[in-house]
Amino acid sequence: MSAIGVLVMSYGTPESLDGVEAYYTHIRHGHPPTPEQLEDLTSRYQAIVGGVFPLRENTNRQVEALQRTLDERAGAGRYRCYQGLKHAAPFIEDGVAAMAADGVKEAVAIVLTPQFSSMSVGGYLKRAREEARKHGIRLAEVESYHLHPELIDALNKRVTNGLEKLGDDKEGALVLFSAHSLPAKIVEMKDPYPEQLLETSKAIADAAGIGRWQFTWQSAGQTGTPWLGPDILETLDALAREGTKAVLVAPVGFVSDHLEVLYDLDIEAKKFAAEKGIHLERIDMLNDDSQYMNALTDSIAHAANK
Ligand code: FEC
Repeated sequence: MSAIGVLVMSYGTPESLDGVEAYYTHIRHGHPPTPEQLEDLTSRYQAIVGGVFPLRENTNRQVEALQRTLDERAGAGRYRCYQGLKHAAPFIEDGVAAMAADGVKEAVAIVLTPQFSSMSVGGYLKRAREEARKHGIRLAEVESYHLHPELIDALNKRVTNGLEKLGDDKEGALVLFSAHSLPAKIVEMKDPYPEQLLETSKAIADAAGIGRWQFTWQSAGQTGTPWLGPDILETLDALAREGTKAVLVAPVGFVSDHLEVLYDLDIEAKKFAAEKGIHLERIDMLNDDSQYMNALTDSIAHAANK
């Protein structure tokens, strides 16, 4: 029996600074950025510590760890992982083509972000589905796993440990759950994204016994149309005015160390918070955490057996 293919999809990041323009053009649906936009994005990549493009290495490690977990739990040879990225090579279509070249007939598609939105996960799955159809591959889809008990427990531990980073400021601290904003029109479309994010946040807060928490958006695009708010900087401003002195940010829509965490939170939000007199720390990201891998493995097995 041939292996069940697992298409593991993630956002993607450039290979090098030379690749930022092509990457940004892909995100902008083929419209090249202006020189100012390109300079702005390039300078954010240059500012982050821990490697210029950590997402690539993190996604590689996640896919390797997932393969190991699938082998351990289902037996070697039962599943075979393929990577497919949204905005960089290997693209989603490349991952599906690689499965087809290996003779895969049945596959499961999963995205490395826990909550579903028609504009995020829905977009990944649509591309995977269309390509799989061309190759005659039967594709099962994982839409979300935002309440999987192992995911919640892994995040609960990170919140509990994260509060320790605040030291003496821990007392009275507020936990601020966050996720990537999307255009506000998704609310009229009855998209489940905001609700799933609140459900994840509440489940973690309950598990960690957190009384003071809020949810906020981050990393909104500049498109001239409204995006979901409030943005984290507005939220921090309001919290400072109410007298909050310490905040632990928990970006629950992201699973890796990457630009939107290492720049938008660790540099931009942290500096803004300090100016307002707030001590801000962030939880560690999941990356290739074993409980996260278990949550993915369960979701994949469930979809494959449907
Ligand atoms: O580290 C890296 O190199 C990549 C970090 C990265 C992640 C990520 C995840 C999400 N995005 C989502 C939605 C949008 C929408 C637009 C958009 C634009 C950008 C730009 C960069 C970027 N995103 Fe991203 N996103 C990451 C990086 N994102 C860079 C372009 C410049 C900028 O705005 O900063 C607007 C596109 C448009 O105009 O049409 C919408 C969502 C996620 C979380 C789910 C997922 O991982 O897929 C939602 C990581």
